Amino acid sequence: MLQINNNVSGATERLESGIAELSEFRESDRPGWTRDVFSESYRASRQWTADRMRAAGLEVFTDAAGNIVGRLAGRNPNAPVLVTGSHTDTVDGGGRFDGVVGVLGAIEAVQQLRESGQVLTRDLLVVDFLGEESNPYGLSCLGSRAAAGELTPADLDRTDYRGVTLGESFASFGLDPAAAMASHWARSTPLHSYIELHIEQGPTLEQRGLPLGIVTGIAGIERLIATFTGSPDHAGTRPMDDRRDAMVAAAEAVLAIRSEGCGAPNHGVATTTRVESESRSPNVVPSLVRTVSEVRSVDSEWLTGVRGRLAEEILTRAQAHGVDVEFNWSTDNEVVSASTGVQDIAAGAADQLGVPWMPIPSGATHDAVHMATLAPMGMIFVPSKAGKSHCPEEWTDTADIATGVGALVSTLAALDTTDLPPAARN
Ligand code: HGY
Ligand code: MN
Ligand code: MN
Repeated sequence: MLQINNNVSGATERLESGIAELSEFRESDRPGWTRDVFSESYRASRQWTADRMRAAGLEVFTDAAGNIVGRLAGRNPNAPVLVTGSHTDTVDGGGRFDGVVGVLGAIEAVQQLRESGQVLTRDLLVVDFLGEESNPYGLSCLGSRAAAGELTPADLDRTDYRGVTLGESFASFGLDPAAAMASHWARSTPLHSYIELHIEQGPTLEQRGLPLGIVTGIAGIERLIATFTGSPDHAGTRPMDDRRDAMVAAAEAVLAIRSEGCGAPNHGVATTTRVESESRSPNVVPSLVRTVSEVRSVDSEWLTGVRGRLAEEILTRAQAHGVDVEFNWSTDNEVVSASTGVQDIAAGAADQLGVPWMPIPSGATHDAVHMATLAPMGMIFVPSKAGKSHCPEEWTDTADIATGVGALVSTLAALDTTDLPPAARN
């Protein structure tokens, strides 16, 4: 077992300077840290990330889907490779640690492996995946989805609020959409395993006083765009019992979606994140309203039933107001279990380091969902202060990140010498 000193002196400085420097790349006119996919700040940050990988001794290339890949050569170039990484794009008004901890932590892990002087048997790939965050196209994990061969022509035809297709956005970023769609990694590089370091983005680890979480599974996500059509009327003269008010039907749908999430028997959440009315005047009864919602769970049986339950509830309430509803459902990702083999190896590494941990489900989705189709997948979580994430208050102490990096290094070293059964889904 490769022994790494987790109190590597340079780690704290490298991690803190990396987070600070990467945080400089953000949209100046947006709150918090906003570096959304295809934006200029994100484009500029990609060069910084590639340079950071090179400085750690990685051989860097960008694949056709815009994923930045750093390679650390192993002794046996023919052995299936190890992969670790995450993303550096953010949500609108996000924080500095979501995804970034996994990319900079992976680069730091390479630094520590090289400083230890020992060479892995397998090549190690460190990846900054393109566009992990959910976006106006309703499709998260663009780069890892492409790597898994799951980016489809229909995906590229999706349009955003401006009517721009995803394919056009790829092209505006200097990427050939057809080549991105064809960049399935399984065809070129046999993978041994994938392990991702990430902040928990919830309160559990901090509440339990634990420095590490080993992920058991990642929630599936169902997305809904619902369009409510009523009829416009003078807001001052139309009697209350004779209206077809689209906004009222949308409001009742928002509450129905919330109660669906609150009623999940095991694990489930449901959120409406946007309500848009076409009415521009304050004195017209709204006739056209669109809502954007998502429902998540690691309980695939409950999640499968969500569409039917919500469609019935929302339609019944809307019809009571004489309002029509159109449902546009999409599955962002299915529920995915982490590899038990990788979980056991990560747990063994943490135990070996004397670091306490707990098994934990992930309510957040990750590139690991798509990498799980290519190789046995695992994730290591580090605590989020007050469980806050996707906001400027997002914070993880450097000491916790360093502990996560130590566990990542030890897990990679153990994976390097372990044969694993192939991924459940290829
Ligand atoms: O939406 C998510 O769960 C992730 O942060 N993209
Ligand atoms: Mn993330
Ligand atoms: Mn996120």
